Amino acid sequence: MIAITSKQFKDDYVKMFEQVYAYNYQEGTRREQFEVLGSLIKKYYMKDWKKTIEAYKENKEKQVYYFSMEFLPGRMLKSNLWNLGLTSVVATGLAELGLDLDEVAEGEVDPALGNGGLGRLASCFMDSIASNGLSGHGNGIRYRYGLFKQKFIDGYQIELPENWLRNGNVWEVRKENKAVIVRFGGNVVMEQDEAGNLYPRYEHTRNILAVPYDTPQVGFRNGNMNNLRLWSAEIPYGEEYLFRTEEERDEVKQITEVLYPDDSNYEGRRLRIKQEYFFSSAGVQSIIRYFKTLEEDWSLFPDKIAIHINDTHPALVVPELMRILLDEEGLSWEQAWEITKKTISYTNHTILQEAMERWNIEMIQSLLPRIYQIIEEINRRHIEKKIPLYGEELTYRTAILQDGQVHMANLAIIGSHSVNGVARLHTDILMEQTLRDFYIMYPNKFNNKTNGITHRRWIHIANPGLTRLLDDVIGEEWKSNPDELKLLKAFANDKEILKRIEEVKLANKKRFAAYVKEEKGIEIDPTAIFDVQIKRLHAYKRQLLNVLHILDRYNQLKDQPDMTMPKRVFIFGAKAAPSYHYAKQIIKLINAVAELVNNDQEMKDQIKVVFVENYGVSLAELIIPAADVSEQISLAGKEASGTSNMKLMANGALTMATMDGANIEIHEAVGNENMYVFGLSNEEVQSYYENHTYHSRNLYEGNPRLKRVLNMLIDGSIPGLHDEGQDIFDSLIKFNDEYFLLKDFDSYLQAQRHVDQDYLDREKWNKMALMNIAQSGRFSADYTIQRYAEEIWLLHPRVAEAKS
Ligand code: 26V
Repeated sequence: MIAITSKQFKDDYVKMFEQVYAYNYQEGTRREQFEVLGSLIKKYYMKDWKKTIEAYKENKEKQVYYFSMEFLPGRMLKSNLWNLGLTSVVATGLAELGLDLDEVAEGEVDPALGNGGLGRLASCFMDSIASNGLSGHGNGIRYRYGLFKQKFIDGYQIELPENWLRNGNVWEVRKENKAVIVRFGGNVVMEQDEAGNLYPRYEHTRNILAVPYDTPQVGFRNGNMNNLRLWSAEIPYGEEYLFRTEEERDEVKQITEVLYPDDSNYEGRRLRIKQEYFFSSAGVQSIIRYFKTLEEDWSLFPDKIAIHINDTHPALVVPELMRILLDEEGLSWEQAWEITKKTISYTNHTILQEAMERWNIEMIQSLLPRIYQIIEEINRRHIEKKIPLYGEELTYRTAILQDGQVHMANLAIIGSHSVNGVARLHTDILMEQTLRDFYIMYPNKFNNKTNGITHRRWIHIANPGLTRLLDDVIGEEWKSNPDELKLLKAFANDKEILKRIEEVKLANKKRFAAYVKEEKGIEIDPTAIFDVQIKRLHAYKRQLLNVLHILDRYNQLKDQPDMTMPKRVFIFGAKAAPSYHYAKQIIKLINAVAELVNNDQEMKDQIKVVFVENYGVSLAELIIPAADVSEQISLAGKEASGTSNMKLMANGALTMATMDGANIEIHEAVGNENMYVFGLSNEEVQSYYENHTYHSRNLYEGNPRLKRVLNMLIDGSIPGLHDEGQDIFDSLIKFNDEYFLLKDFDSYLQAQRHVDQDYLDREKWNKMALMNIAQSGRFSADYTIQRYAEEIWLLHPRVAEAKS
């Protein structure tokens, strides 16, 4: 633990600033003030980091490596201070120097190295792994450019490059001494050694240097410091002469240049597969190097190492681990395969077919000839072994190589000992439908691990008002054991506490309203219902259903101006993949509807629509504490889990939900009386699919209120729309409404009416908010990670539980 007084902190800070900039901290920009603060904190924790690394080497503890193409850590200053227990010393010290911690913290860039839920989950998990005292490390890519910066021009999404490293990154440490070579291309020739054994020799490969940049992951007040290792591609030292043309040099740079801004379709395939192999290979190589320092028998590899793959993006770890064990370490196929399977586990994050990775065989073959040979052999043995047991038809459906493609999910499942879904319904769908054949083959591999979130970031840091209230009312133990939030339930009828919950919410809403005023020039009333939908823009998430409700509400208010209902502010935050035309059209529609309702005098501020630009972790921290209603309205069966639903409930927002993903478990936790459930169930959706009985046009014709709303898309009622209105209308009527919005429209409106009624009863509402906060403990990523550790990784805490 770091013991430091605020006097010493102040002296260190002032001195360090002058050493770095040769001028006084007061003259520094906010970014410079942050940078020096970050460097100083890093200096304080370096000793602990070194100690942790030495301890796990010395004790030869088992380590887990979490391979993920995406990480979305958010700004790290406050979470590091919080976990190190330095928040108040630093805040006080800075205040005495005339600086404000919140303002200085804004000087940090928010690294957007991910698309959405999958990347943020990886970062919540890193925090929980460290805080649970486990030895576990992240392995990913240090993208030069993160996810694009979003701007709206004329209501359309414009993408700008996110040059997040422009001014360096204080937290990372470049470790040249840990660099490895990753090979691409060339060919494989089989040669004989003296004993007459065949072994493969790689020829004419293109060698790329993978340089790791390490960032410590600080555990919550337990002195545990894990590592997030992100790899950068470079030309190997001394081999510059091999990369003579600009194009050749560019090809190297490109490998870690950009994050693919797409979570549903894939493109730029060749480069993407290069990225995937690059960080998978580099990660496995560095694990092998570490394992060898232990001087243990190879058979003990799975006792010392667990490798977890976050979706199929790192699935090439399967053939890569095999390659090293076979070709470099000389193990037999059987030994290597046993080790590989025992070491690797896999999480599936989507059942959307378009997001399932499949790569053309020729591409893998030319880019990774040896890896391809190994995949072929894994596939051959799999088929050979399973046909006698399951017959040809089923077995061939599980093949890795099918229709000229490599099926990455199949590779991940066959090459691992555990396959998990991310919420109960999702896991059930995997077992019963999507991965049914595999479930028949390997029933014991399948398990559920419902996602979780770290309350440290999503309450302690994002919502200090609520944190103070909780500390006062239920003590501080909930910080290391979020289940203790349940203690709050005893106060469900305590008028004074309910009032305080309302006050905290109001203060957060004011904070957000000030941001909206500043950024968008829109005035919003903090006493209105703040109705929030924040997530990637995708048709299945149904932001459009939300819009249909807004348009209907607009119509109702036009018809009956004296109608009494509480004011509502509809808040959206979402990025659309640049190539996802339909999603971008929805963005334009939301912005156009915002123009319409925000500027209609007759609305008398009854409805406002705010679409924040450039939604990401930092904005989530501002919006979530201010939310009253959490929109989780995906078509049942489509959202694997969702995690913003958990963050919002933990901050006292009430969930408006379909029975999808983790919403089902939220419902189980809070009951009908504390959330709003509507819409088709997964079974009902399935039966429409099976019987082909969904006809959106009939719904349109048969429901005047719905018809009126839909017609607004095409009759010029919404100014500024061009083709978007017609295209969206067509998607719903001509193309039969793939995600059944029209079917769920009525029950959605009805549930929304209940929200209006309940909100007027302040005490009832606050009580519901309290119940949501109280029940959110079960969604702590700390518990999720404990289950991963106990049931999949077989890993035990190396340090005692966190002390608060
Ligand atoms: C796929 C692809 C395909 C290639 C281009 C880049 C890319 C990036 C991501 C993906 C997979 C997306 C899967 C995903 O993000 N799933 C989300 O995972 C969350 C965490 O488990 C879960 O809460 C969400 O419901 C789920 O949609």
